[in-house]
Amino acid sequence: MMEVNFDGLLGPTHHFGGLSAGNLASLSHRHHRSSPRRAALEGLDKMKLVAELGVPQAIFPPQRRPHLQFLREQGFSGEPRLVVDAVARRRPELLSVAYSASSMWAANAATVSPSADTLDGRIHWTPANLISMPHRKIEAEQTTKLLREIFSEERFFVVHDPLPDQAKYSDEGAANQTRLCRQYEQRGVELFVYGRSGDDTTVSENRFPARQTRQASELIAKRHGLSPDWTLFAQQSRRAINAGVFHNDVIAVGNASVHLVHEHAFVDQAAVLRQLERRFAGDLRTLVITDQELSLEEAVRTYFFNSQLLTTTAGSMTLVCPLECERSQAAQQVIERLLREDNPIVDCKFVDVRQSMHNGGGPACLRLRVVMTPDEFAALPRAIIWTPQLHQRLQVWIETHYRDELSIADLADPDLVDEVGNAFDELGRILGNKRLLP
Ligand code: SUG
Repeated sequence: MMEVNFDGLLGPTHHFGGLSAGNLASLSHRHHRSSPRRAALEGLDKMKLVAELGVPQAIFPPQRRPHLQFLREQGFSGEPRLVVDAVARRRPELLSVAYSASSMWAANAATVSPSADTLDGRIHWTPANLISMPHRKIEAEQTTKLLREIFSEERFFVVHDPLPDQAKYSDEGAANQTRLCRQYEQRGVELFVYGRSGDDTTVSENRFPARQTRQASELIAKRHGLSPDWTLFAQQSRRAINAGVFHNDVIAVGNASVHLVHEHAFVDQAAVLRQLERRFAGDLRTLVITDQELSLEEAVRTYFFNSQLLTTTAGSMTLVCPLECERSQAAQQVIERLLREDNPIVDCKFVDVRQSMHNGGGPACLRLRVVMTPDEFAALPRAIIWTPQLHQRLQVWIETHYRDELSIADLADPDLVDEVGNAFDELGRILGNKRLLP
């Protein structure tokens, strides 16, 4: 069994829309100039690093943008260039939503349960409905089609519909789910973390919204056929959400039997950790980072917990941290302590994914991972598996088709419609399958 990382390839319209309330990086970079080319190359380099560490790596292609159906639903009609031109004159704020490259954050694409955990022994996927933000909600339909194309082998995979489009079932995918297990092949505990109850309709004085509902997490666990004995639900602490922790993967990361977590991640944290540990009868390594070591603010600024925790050789793990951690004394000290102490983490690598980071997406946001058997892995289309050859072709493609700079005003340029259209057509040819770009 192996853990496969599926990374979202960053799309050619990556920009800083300032679209995400509660996501401090997105808000503070609102309307800054972006570099789609640099963004995509950074993402590609991260995939290379992970693949070279020996962890299987695959890609999710970006979604076609602009999302014309979204603009048409707002009352605009005609040819794509005309639609964009009219929107730019009458409702320019819609362009940022329609052009968002947010599908790059694959950790929000779906929640996934590996076959060792599910009743029918298949891998279950629920695409996230992402209804809390308009620019993310438009991802769900294309994501569902993409997952059904990639995971089409019904012997191994089940791709469910997204949860109902209702506030009660607000779902943000695997960013709010942590799977812990002794060995990958053994049944694991799936920890689902939610921000609020879907029945809670009070307009609170809270600084930021809670995105995931408890009902969404519970319904997913049920659909996936998870055993209640191996499923746990925990609520994010309000303190964390108000410090900018809009998903649980901004404050905790787990892999196999290691759970790295900030002390203020959950409501009633001691009880949550106790329940987890009870299921492992002493085999779980819970590594709690105190606020004194790394304050919530510094955790959000550096995205330390959004590191990827990867099993690189039997029993040993490597942390793949954002570059911002290397430049933070507090994060550095935490890393040094973890490497020094007796636990499976033996190495740390830093990656520069700053273009994504400036929108609130670190290394772990860019990937959706799932434990797979060799047979399940063999059932994936080869076109999406990272290889040095694919890397090379994608690099040339990015260098040819992506702008070095993109400003908010550039989204009004009708030429951008054709430019990104050509880029997507070419990507379809590289992957050899148009259905991978639904
Ligand atoms: O949903 N940012 C994303 C970042 C998602 C990070 N994912 C995880 N933590 N797993 C979000 O807030 C900003 C887009 C903009 O402002 O242009 C954005 O959507």
